[in-house]
Amino acid sequence: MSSEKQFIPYTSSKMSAVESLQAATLFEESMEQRRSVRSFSSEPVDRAVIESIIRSASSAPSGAHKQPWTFCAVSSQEVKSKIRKAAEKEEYENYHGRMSEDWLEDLSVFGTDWNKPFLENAPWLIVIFKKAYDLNPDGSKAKNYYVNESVGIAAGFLISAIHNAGLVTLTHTPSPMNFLQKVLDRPENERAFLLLPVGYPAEDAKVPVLERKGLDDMAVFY
Ligand code: IYR
Repeated sequence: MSSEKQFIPYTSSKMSAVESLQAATLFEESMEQRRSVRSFSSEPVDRAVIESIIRSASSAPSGAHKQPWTFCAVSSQEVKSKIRKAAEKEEYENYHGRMSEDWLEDLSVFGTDWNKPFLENAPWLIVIFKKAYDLNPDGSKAKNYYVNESVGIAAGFLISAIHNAGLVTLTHTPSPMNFLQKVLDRPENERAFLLLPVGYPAEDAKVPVLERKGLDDMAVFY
């Protein structure tokens, strides 16, 4: 079965070389300010903002444009508490035996432990699910492609959109994450991919001193 191809002109305003450099530098400066923040203010964030950043994330490219993701946005205190409880149960095990000594040593500068108060304090949690396959209306399976790559790119778009809106987040990966499928009652084709608390930083929020690699250490030009 072949479907008719449909194309429309690509329209985006042309920049000069000078404008491109200016835009690139401004964006770089903004992205440079982004940090993973672990202390959140309880100040609410309008649902309209969350809807907008999710639409931005879903504008990401994906294999065969299948958009193999679901974004679950949680503001219910009851659901957040359930998530915190289940996540901390797993993290307790991680920090008490499941993580290697080397891993714990690598994390020591971040001051993380099994306690995850941000899962209740942040006004929103966004849980990204990847769709291993899609379900047709008749219940049959439809293939998705490059699912990890696609959802990873969408997560990057989401993080950038959150930062652009003056909010902060943190990529939290409780492991294993299958409790999220249960708590949020997701269908069997969806697997939890990433959990991001979203909100304003707490007034006394602190971030670790970090240096980012310079171009010489992470790029090669040919
Ligand atoms: N998921 C755990 C541990 C953790 C792992 C890495 I790699 C980090 O960069 C940070 C934390 C936790 O969230 O505490």
